[in-house]
Amino acid sequence: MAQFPEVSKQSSLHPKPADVFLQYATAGFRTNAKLLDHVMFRMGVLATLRSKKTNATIGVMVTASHNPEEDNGVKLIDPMGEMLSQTWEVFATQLANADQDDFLTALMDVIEKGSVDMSREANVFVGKDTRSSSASLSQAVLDGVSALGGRSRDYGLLTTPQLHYMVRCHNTRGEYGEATLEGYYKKLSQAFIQLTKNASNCTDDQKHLSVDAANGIGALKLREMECYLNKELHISLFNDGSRGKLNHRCGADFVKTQQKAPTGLTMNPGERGCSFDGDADRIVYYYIDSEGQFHLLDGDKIATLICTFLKELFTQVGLNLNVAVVQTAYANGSSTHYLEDTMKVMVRCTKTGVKHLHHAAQEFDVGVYFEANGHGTVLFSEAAEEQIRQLVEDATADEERKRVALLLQNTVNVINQTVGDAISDMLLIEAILTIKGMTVQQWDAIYGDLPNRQLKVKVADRRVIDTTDAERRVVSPAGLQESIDTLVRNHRRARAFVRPSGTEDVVRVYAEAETRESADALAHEVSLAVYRLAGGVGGEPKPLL
Ligand code: G16
Repeated sequence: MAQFPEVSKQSSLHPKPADVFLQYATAGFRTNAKLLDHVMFRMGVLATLRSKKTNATIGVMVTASHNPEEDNGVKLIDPMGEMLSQTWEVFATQLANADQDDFLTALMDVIEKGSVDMSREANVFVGKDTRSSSASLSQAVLDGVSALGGRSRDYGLLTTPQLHYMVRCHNTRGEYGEATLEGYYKKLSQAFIQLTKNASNCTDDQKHLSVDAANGIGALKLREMECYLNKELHISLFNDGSRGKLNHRCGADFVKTQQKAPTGLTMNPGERGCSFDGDADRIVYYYIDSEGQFHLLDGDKIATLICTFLKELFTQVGLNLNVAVVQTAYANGSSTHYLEDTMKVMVRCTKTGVKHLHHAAQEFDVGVYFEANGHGTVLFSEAAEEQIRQLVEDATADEERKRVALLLQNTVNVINQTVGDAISDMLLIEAILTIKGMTVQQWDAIYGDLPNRQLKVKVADRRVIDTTDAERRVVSPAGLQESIDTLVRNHRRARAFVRPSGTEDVVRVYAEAETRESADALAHEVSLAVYRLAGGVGGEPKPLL
């Protein structure tokens, strides 16, 4: 087609292999890096269209986050730093899968369906993680942007949430912060220092935290940030990428799913540790007790801590704000009960994927959203932020009110409201523990988790599994939900569900029950049901030892 000669030329340098079908899923496209060159080029093109459509800068992040090193992936970031609109996810899948000869036709179709004004300018920010494939794949994105005449800024190595932050800062003309790494480090660290400066009796021991950076980008960025923290937090960094393999036996996903400490980390009993994932958008905490037992504090525990802290501050200054917690089906039943019954907080459940939680959280004055895997943040409505601002500026307020108002304002500032951010979440959690003078054990004791287990089952085509009710029930294949219901009835305080993963080629199984043995047995039984009724491959799942 005559309209886009440069796209045509460049596209032929990033050809689509035959027989590859990929879906824009939970977190964009994810698969083996060798299959992604054409997808990256095409997402550069799509980001340029999206920028023209929204008249704003769009982000493109090259990462496969928690997946193994040989995978890679890409996700687009909308103007306010949020995930790509779901209408455009459909366009992404359409462009990524168009046959090589049909690519320009698909492009024209997206321009028409998306009502894109092609006379507008376009601007795209690009970031990448530390995978060896990320350099050439992010170049393919840049090629896609320039082929359609867009301008781009290549930020190089960034954590995913840092790129989300840059996009929002740029599109709000600096109102949210400065769109540079230095701006990000300064905003977060100054808020952290302000939050913790008046905490009484904070010893060096309490300021110490061990961080497992999953051998990923989080290690580089945490090192860069340390000098801004004025020694107010003493970080021992493990799995910094100098030796180990990305996400291999370490990182937030490993720790959460295996329920054990990452390799390569040494910690004394009682000390706090935390793990980031491969692109530093998730965080989980843990400690080992004096008997050597590992205790995990996951996204549910983090949400509860943050929610408790905020509600206390709101009560102290008399702010009447509508606070809610957003979770997914993976949330431990104990956390939901504690939030609803003891804290009297509204809890919403959405499908897996930060994009779903984020949208649900936007409906409240203050929406605390966390997936159990440690992916989450807090959103404040404009009205809530305005009320906090007014409190800070209230000249008639007494000292105590002023102090709490400032705590609230710095809490807002330490949070990256664009998306879950391991660095920002870590600073918030550390600040809360310091302010409340709370140990990790005291935090853990707020409520007790029900024993739970997550497993993966390989099937020929995971799309045969269809779910409903925020992924808590299966609609197809026929008979699977009935089997799960029967199995669950055989265990006390039990719950189980299955869903196709959007980032790996597996079906995920979750089970919780009153005892460890029961949770493990139920997870295995449900895995067998999936294997038998949903086309399992590679041998029946074995019982857990
Ligand atoms: C991504 C998403 C998360 C999701 C996770 C697992 O995390 O951003 O919201 O929980 O994948 O998704 P699934 O179970 O569909 O594979 P990350 O950290 O890998 O980007």
